[in-house]
Amino acid sequence: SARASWREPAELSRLLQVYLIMGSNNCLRDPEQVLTDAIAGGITMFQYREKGTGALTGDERFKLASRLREICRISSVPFIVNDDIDLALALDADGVHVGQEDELATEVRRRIGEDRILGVSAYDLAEAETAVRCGADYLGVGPLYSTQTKEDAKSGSGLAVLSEMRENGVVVPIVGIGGIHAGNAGDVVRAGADGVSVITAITHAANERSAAEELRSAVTAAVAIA
Ligand code: TZP
Ligand code: MG
Repeated sequence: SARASWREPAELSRLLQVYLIMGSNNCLRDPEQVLTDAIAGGITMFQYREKGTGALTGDERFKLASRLREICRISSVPFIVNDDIDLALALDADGVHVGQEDELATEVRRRIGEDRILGVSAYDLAEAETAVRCGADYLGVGPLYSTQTKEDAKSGSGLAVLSEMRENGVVVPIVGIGGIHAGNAGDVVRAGADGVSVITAITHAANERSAAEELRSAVTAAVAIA
């Protein structure tokens, strides 16, 4: 399957260029439509993250996750599940993303095997180094800018954390997160990230497809000169 190569750093770097993250409560309209339009606009990876006020649970959550998983499968867009390893395995997801508070990354790797992507959140250099040691394939670094989307988010770190990680030998693919939109995505990549992950820049856009296209152009332009 294509999945086997998705963990390779060069391939993962490309897949992280425009990474949409969402759950039902992030969407202003039907999540399946939002994802379909975002894929048409050129997103390169997707994470199902059903969290916070108004999040679906139980069977509703499972059914929505299954439908989004199938949309990703037919488009060959990697489908990643936030936190829930059982859900990821039940849906044959392409990977899992966990935070620092979640099940230790080493244990997650053991459970998901060698052919699924493991992403880990990191706020600073120390967290990045721990995550790499535990077997993370990529790091989600942020929040870089301030964000309203995550209820317990730390304050925006600024972009220097990215160059600090690169200067200190962190070589795994990195995707920035937190308050990113088409207007600052190029700065994120020039500071050391391989790509950007966004929630509201796509889910709250008047036109999700155009929003994805604009992010994709901004990132590919910056990657070309980074
Ligand atoms: N982790 C750090 S910031 C954040 C998450 C899940 C939310 C990002 O959302 P947005 O709307 O792109 O700022
Ligand atoms: Mg988590």
